Amino acid sequence: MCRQPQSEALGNRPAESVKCSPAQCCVVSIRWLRQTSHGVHHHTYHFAIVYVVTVERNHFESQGFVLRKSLFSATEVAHARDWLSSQDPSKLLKTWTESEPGVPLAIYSVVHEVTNPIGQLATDSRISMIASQLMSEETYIWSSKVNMKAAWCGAVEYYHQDFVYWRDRGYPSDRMLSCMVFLDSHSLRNAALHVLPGTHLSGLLAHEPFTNLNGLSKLMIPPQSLDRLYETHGICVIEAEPGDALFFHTSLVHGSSHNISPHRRMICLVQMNTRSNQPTAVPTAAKSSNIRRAEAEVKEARRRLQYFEEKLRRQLGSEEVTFGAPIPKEERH
Ligand SMILES: O=C(O)CCC(=O)C(=O)O
Repeated sequence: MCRQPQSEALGNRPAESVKCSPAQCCVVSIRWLRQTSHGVHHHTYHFAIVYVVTVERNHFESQGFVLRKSLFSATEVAHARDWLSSQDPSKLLKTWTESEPGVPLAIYSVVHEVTNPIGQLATDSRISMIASQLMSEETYIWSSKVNMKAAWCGAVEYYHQDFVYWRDRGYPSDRMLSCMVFLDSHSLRNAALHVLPGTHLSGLLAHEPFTNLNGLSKLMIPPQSLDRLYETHGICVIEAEPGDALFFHTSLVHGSSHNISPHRRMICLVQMNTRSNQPTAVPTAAKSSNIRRAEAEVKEARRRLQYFEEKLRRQLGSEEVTFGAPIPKEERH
């Protein structure tokens, strides 16, 4: 579901749906015979070749994203999703910052390096085939994760361009993209991804630092800039079914809200770089970016600690109720 830029929506034009191209795919089967001392064995190997059609490439180039329906079958996705749902979250958690209130495992990170069903999905060649065709160049995965967006309390992702993080790690250009594989039904009701079409052509926009729920230093595009971007670009809510895959440019502005619905909204995000876009000054760039972020986190943690210690001290040292506004007169001496 897309909302047109405000200037175009003035004539009460209805919101348009995202147009999706039919999947372009063929399955190739190779059959061979192997003779051993036990006899002749037949082997068949099936693999899918996926093609990007012109309408998809044009949509990606002009809008910054394209939704490929049914890249994976419902069965393939169910296999990965059910495997993950059956795991002990504490075994997959790498640090407590990957959990959230009410959600023991909110992010399952670096999944392209594991051999379980989620890792197999993330590294499936159909993703890189499409990514490489969209970028007209070989791509490779350099990062990946599953965002759980749990039912009732999955957390917000403020609007940002992914490239704001990658640039700081030394990637010279934004010739990068992500593939979001939908593991659950995905719509407005369970905190769908929102994108501002065409913003990938805006260059790197100014972001503001903020501290997230877990005290991590993050970056967001401030509301005043979003107002302006919305006027020009409008907004699209991505609606998808399990097995669909959204390919989006690293400079596309995107975000999603808290999921307070009863429906989980799990996605697997595969982040890819083009082969020619090799990061420079690694690990210096990544290290200094880490230091900047960690310094901001420590500074904010100290500020909060100071505030809370003072709050505690005031209450311990007073006969009066000192916080928890409103303090009704019955609670005052
Ligand atoms: O899951 C989402 O809605 C957004 C994911 C995202 O932007 C991120 O993890 O960087």
